[in-house]
Amino acid sequence: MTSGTALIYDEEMTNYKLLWDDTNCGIEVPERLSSSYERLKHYNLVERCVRLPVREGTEEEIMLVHSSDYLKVVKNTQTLNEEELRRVSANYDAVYFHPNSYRCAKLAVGATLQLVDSVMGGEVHNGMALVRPPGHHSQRNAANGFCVFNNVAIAAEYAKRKYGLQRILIVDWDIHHGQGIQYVFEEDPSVLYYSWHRYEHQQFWPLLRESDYDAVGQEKGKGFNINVPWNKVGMGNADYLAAFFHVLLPLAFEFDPELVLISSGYDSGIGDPEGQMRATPECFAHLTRFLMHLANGKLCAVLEGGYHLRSLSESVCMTIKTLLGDPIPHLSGEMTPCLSAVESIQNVRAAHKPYWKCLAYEEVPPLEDLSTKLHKAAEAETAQTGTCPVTKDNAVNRNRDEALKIERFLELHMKNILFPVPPTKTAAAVISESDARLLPSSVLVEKEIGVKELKSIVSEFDAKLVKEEKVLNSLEKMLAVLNKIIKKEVILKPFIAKTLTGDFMPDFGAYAPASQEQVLAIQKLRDQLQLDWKMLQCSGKQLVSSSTSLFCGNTIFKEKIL
Ligand code: X5A
Ligand code: ZN
Repeated sequence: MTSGTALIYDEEMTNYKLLWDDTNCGIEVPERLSSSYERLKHYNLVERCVRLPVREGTEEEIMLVHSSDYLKVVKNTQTLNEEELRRVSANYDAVYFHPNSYRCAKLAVGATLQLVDSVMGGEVHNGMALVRPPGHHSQRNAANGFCVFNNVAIAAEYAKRKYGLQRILIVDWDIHHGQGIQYVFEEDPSVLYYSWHRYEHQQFWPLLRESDYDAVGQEKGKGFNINVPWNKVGMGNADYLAAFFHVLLPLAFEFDPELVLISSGYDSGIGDPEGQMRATPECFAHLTRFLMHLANGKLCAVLEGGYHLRSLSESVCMTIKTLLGDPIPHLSGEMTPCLSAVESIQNVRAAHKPYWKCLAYEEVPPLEDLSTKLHKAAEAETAQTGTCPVTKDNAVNRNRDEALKIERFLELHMKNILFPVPPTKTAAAVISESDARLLPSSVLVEKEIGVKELKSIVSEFDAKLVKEEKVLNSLEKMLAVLNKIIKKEVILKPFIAKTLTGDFMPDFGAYAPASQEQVLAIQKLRDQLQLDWKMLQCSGKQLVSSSTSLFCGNTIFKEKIL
């Protein structure tokens, strides 16, 4: 069995910077890399990682995504003077070139591929590449948004070819839309691209219509491009987790990737001048942990943006600590996603309903502006009955038999809340003959699992929940209900124990069917539980009908970064 976390960093990638005044590009500084590395040393994390050397990406590798003409243009910048560099830079949006840009861009590609090779080759379990320049905005024929070569897109293409992978998940948690990655894989069903981004109804850079939730992919790739547009600033831990629970994780589990790549930008973190969001570094530990459940833990994080040096470096440390298997810190504060976030999440779910089984049964409200609905409460009922272009003629009406085979969203959801720590291989063996896909629910029906066990599991997710007897009572009720609806007997005591020790997720194998009866029962249960457990809210109903939690941004959050 493999073990270990790779860290790739080379000081050489700090050897380029902006040479002239440009308010657009001034934030992309060498210290982004060096301060992150210093912080890793400070927490003694560097020595716990397997250090991998960088290499240059080859021209052939770069041309997996970019044109030879564009490669020539970049190559040519090595020998230019400042004035010429300015001229080339001006051909692109939010880009600067330095004589060392080409060399560093090649190292950024090579570092990323080194990471992919060591994860795919089994030398390490997972890892992170700290690179500059970032990649996710760059395109076949263009540099864009500080990005020269598209490190992560090249890595996905490389992994497909070299390792014959058929399903790769790219999670882009940078606060900008990685439109470059979207363009590369738009028609490709073998790469599932997920991006959330500050959007503000297309008023935020890169100001693209195709960053909205209805860009779901094209041709064969329909359903494999997931955009979560944030229409307000101030999104925080609850909003990010809600997007994971209600959009990314259910779809990602259904997709069942063989490799997970993270476009790991931290401008989505608190304090960042670009993002203006509020997620604390601890949030990135949780996001990372959830993704470790996929692809047998084969996960490569590759740095993208992040411009608040302290926030950036703390978040990098949280990511690497989590990759190493350290315990996940608690998130404090009210875990209620804001209305605007719920609205975005609902729109994405509605847009993707035709493509994903786990969404097919969901009662998805029409694509409409929930805030408008809120303000026009009187018209709400009428609005509710309006038709939604993507939800009419759905699988439920079209094919009942097919619908009966659908795995339930909430099962995955519960699993990710209750089992944030990936279980061990040993545990996998214990349950291997049973229906592993139903595992989380099965765990819940096991007689020996009591409140105490649940407490320790849930506490990892949110300490606050543990203190609330009400929530625990709800959990007990949940056990009883699930016990009735999922008649499964699996011996899982050792599994639970090992779950808490932090090893990796077993391969889940084939998807399990759930009956419509089960589905409806669980949905009903969720409706009940969400009164106490706000994170379960995803319909927006609660938000619209109550007078609290209406506004964006969490009122309580850690300001220690600021
Ligand atoms: C990688 C990244 C941001 C470019 C912002 C331009 N790029 N306004 O975060
Ligand atoms: Zn960014």
